[in-house]
Amino acid sequence: MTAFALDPDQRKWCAELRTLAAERLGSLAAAGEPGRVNRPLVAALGELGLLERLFSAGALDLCLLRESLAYGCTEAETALALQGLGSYALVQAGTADQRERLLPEVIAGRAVAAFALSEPGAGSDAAALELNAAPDGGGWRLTGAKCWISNAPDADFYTVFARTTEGAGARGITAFLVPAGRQGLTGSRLDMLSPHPIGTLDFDGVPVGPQDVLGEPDRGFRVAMNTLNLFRPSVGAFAVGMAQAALDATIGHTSRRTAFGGPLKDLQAVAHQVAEMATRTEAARLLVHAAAAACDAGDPGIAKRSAMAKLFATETAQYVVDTAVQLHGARALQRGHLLEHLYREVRAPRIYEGATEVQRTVIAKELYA
Ligand code: COS
Repeated sequence: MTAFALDPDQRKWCAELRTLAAERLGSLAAAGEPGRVNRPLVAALGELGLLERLFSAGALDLCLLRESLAYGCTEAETALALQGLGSYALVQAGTADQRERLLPEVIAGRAVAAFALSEPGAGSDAAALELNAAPDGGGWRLTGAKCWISNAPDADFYTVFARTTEGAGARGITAFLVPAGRQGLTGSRLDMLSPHPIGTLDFDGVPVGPQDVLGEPDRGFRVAMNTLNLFRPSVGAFAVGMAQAALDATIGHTSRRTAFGGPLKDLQAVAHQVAEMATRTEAARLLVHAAAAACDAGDPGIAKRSAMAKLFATETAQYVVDTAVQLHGARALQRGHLLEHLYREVRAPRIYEGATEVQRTVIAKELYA
């Protein structure tokens, strides 16, 4: 990639992914049960080598993957992203044994992963989490709850962040690898605006040992933050993919639809809005690609750049999808219309993996450091 454009191989790969998403993955997504992990879809992502790519590729490839899949099939995009989010702590901080046992299964799409950080009382303020890890013999017992955990309660294992040292804030949190079948762990589904596999987890004295720790005790907050640093630009990429799909649908609609004696595009009030949508989408894409490329190059200031990309792209996508709905009129609100789907899908990314307000805090902190 140069500073401003993808190279021909990258463009070709993106086009292939868009087709794959719209065709093969789209039909698997349509056959899934709303709100449940779609295992055939996850398995197909494995068979196609896309999950492997998720781990072997850098941040820019991850963004291209997410942007292109989102353009054709948001469910496939999300299933892929959640495998990454749920297992990146393992990639980053796992022991050779933990990795050898689980990563091949995740990459094949046979084991479903989940990232369990948020709690009923700790969302944006992640360092305030209270899931209690009480010492027990050589290990700990986990007691408390997690909430809004994607892939719960269907996942096969969870990356769970728990408090091992009271009163130590971010420095008293440990990351644990907890298999779904562990005694005392239960969960339930949450019914959200978009049909997303998400739920709560309840821990009733769940036993964990040193072999379940990811990284070091009390050092788990950094594991969570590093995961989010990598994934935040790619949430922006997901948003850019949705914005581009909404934009292309709008260009098509306003070219065909006539009103007041001609196609909508001949009305300056319409054409200028489409021009604005396109400009903001392109700006968001460039910010995402630049943040991801900086991440790959190991440049300084990654937290700030990741935050900027996520913030700008998710807010832009909301604007673009909303404007696309307005320019399509009532048909866009009919259940089953692409824009009705995107309108529901585009809202959550402004909240998860750090709400817009958290991204501004991250950016400001670095500016004044
Ligand atoms: N990357 C790497 N390290 C980071 C980091 C980042 N983005 N943000 C914080 N840290 C580190 C700090 O360097 C500090 O390390 P030391 O203890 O070694 O000094 C530690 O983490 C605590 O940092 P800080 O005091 O700044 O933490 P705060 O409690 O003020 O929280 C925010 C910082 C708000 C940025 C954090 O809580 C956050 O990201 N919240 C949103 C959580 C989120 O995204 N939830 C969604 C879950 S996934 S759907």
